[in-house]
Amino acid sequence: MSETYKLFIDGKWTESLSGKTFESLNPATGKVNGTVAEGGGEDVDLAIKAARKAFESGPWADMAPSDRGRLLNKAAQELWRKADYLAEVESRDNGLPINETKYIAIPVMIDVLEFYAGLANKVQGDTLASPAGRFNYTLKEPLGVIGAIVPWNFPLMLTMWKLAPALAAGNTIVIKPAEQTPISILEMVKIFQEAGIPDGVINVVPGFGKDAGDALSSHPGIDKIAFTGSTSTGKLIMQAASKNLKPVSLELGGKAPNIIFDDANIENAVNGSMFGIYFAQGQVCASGSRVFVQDSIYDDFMDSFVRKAKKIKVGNPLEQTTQMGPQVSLEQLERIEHYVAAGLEEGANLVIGGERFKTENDGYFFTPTVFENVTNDMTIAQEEIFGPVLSVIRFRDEEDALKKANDTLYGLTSGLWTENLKRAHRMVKGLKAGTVYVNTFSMLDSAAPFGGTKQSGFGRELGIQAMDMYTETKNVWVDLNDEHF
Ligand code: TXE
Repeated sequence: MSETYKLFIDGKWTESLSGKTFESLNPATGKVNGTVAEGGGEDVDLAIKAARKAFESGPWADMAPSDRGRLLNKAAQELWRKADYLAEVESRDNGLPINETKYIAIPVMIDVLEFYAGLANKVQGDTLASPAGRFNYTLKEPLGVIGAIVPWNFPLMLTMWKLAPALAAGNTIVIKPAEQTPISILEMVKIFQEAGIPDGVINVVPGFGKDAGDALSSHPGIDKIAFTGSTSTGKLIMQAASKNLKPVSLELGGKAPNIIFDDANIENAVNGSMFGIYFAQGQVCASGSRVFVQDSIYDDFMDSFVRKAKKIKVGNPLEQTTQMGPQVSLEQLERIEHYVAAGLEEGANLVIGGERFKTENDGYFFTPTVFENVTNDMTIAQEEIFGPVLSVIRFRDEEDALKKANDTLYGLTSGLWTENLKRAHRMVKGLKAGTVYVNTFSMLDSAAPFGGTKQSGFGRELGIQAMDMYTETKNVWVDLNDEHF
């Protein structure tokens, strides 16, 4: 039975002012998962006003940083208690296999909250060198009201990457979930409310990008917008925020190179590359969607990779043995098909997959897919597919690998496999990306800053660095002399 969800504004569950609702579908079945109030510009406006009030005059504003951290830790404990439930809600909402929500997405998300809860009372400015009679220092202050627009691939985790540092620094927030996956985020804020986070500190306005999303990013009442999503939408958000000159942080698409040298441990490289492309059905901005294989080991690598990829179990995301669930929506499924057609048309060789995976119900499943004989000028080598479609490209030597790997608009993550330490470090230096994985792929840690270069965006989420994105530096000059000038 599907449930009904409302907007969450100022600690209250409310209908949208327009009275409109939309259906959120379960991608494994195509059936309605929940009916959700559809927020528009007026609702966003109310949410921003509530967040402003909570920032300036609510208990949040005067709370000691340690108490803020304690409250966030309390919320984290509640989230741990309900972790299995949240994992299931998330899997129903966006189709991630239960093993990936239960053992990766949800634990990582709560760890992030605990990491920033611990930083709440460690925000500190500097005492600066000053001449006698002067005292000069800096304060790190919260920005105010944060707008957060999040995507559907890891709704809870990517929301927490913004919510946790924003709140730890003393800000308040308005979250716009993706229209495909609002439910898990609404379930999560219930838990924050139960833990005692004051009204108005967290507000959630589900809705569509061109309405609620645009209203949030172009609103003069926010102090920053934090976005994860596509590069094209990132550009629109930056334009919208520029109307009021609001700062933005953008975590956008990727087309990560994953380079296998001939001295690599091939078995590890195969396993890591499989995880790199098929984790979360390939719906990962960090996904290693371009695998570069050195000529001399090409056949060995491909034999092993294809043999293993054929065995991947696609199916019901709620079953423990499932390794790949459905794509998030019919739109995404069709998008992947469009890219497969482009690959074939442009002359790449389809080794396995390339078609929908049939189940007894109408879910949006796709088969694990591998293309070889891919060249860098092909669409499938350049554009983010965001599905389980791997492009394999051959290379000769280090120089060739680096040139091909960096020949992309994106620069989020990258990976390489070699037993040669010097080569590894030469490559690390040469790769243009925010993250380089050496002999591993798609790793995450709350302490490790994550973000892109080039058209993968800017700003770093996670790590101590992220606190800088949610604080402003104020410089204070004090004259200690009795006589002035
Ligand atoms: O993304 P959008 P879509 C990439 C991936 C995928 C493609 C399209 O390649 O195939 O994007 O997915 C909100 N103003 N990524 O169309 O549009 C939208 O409501 C303000 C990579 O779903 O970027 C949602 O909340 N907001 C990625 C969020 O933006 C707007 C994750 C993301 O949607 C808006 C997701 C507007 N004008 C997709 N238009 C990653 N980096 O992980 C939309 N939105």
